Amino acid sequence: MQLTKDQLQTINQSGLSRHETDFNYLLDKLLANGTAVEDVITRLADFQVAIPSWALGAGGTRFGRFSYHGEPASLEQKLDDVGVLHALTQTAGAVSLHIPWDIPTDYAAVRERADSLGLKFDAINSNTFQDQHGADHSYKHGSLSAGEEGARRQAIEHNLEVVEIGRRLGSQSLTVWLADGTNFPGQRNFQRNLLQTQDSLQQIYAALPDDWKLYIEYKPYEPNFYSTVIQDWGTSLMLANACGDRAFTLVDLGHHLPNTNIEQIVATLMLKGKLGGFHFNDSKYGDDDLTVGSTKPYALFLIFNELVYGMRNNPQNPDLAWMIDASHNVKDPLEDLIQSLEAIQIAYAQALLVDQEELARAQEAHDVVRCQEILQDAYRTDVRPLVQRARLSRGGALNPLHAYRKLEVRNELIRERGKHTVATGL
Ligand SMILES: [Mn+2]
Repeated sequence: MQLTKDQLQTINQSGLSRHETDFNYLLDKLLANGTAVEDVITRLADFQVAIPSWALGAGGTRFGRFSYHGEPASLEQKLDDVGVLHALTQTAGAVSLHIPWDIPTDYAAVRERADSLGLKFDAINSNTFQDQHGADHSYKHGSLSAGEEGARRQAIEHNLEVVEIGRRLGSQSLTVWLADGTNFPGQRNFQRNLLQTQDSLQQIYAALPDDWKLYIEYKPYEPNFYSTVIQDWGTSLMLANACGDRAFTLVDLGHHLPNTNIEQIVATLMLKGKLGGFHFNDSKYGDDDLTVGSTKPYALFLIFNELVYGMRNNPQNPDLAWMIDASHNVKDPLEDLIQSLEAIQIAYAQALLVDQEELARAQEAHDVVRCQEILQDAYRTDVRPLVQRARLSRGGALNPLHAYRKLEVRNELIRERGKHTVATGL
């Protein structure tokens, strides 16, 4: 199923006059504050977030999975779903694949399809957290950190295969998330695990094409509960430094213990030029994989505030790879992703409204109250008309969720695919 700009324009009609009123009201206010409104809208319109191929079907927990009808069953159908999201929101212009779930059979056809939908292939993801059918070695006791040379070699070679697949699709970065760790004290040797992991990552890094980047993701716990080899940003940064200039830390919002100051991590990594990628989601406890901005929208804003500061002040940090990494257990996955994309755009817009110079002056004067006022004034601004304006400028939907329901996209997908399809990797 593909949505056309004409279809969206027709649906947009009924909301345009309301939008104009809202936009002009906000414009008046922002211009009075000296905000460069056109620049904010351009930045919002240019901001593109990758959708991972595994987020297009219903997620699940270790207790069960409740299927959502009309899910994509092939790589091509996954691309089509991202195409729908991109047509509606104009901010999902990339897809992030996962190997072995998404190995193309016809590379040229897959590239062509993505191209026709306006999608790029962003970071590609390897998988050494589960055993594949017929594999020679098991990852039960580790992959890149494994003590058994066979398992470790197999994990390294898998990552190299993933790079080759990504290269053929036009991707330019590899994301490694390791499930390696232990469930019990004494189970394995911490130092040996870390050294083996470092050596494996260095081997993968050495084999990357010159224009590729390596993103090293971290996570404090789960699936292992006593220790995780790459447990935090410091360990990831240390490993990235051990690899080289094109290796970076990847921050996944859900991969922190409750109350971790993620915005400070972002600031530190960008200062060091080592923040490479970013996975959006929200959580209450840990890696809950909830809709972005659904639980802690102010924290998301504060993180974006540091991202915006870093993008303006840290030329040493490369452009970031943005991705949503969420699971949809009780919502239509596409509706959930539309909500996440909207939340990301809103937080970004709010952060763009922060008067950084005034904030710096208030900080210098130790005017703590004013510092808070500056941040919260931006956060409490209803920026939705700006986000809408950015979408309209690219031919997207004024209100993506409304258009999605009005066009009965899910029913159409069920008609096309049937009720009981299941996406690979889900
Ligand atoms: Mn992630």
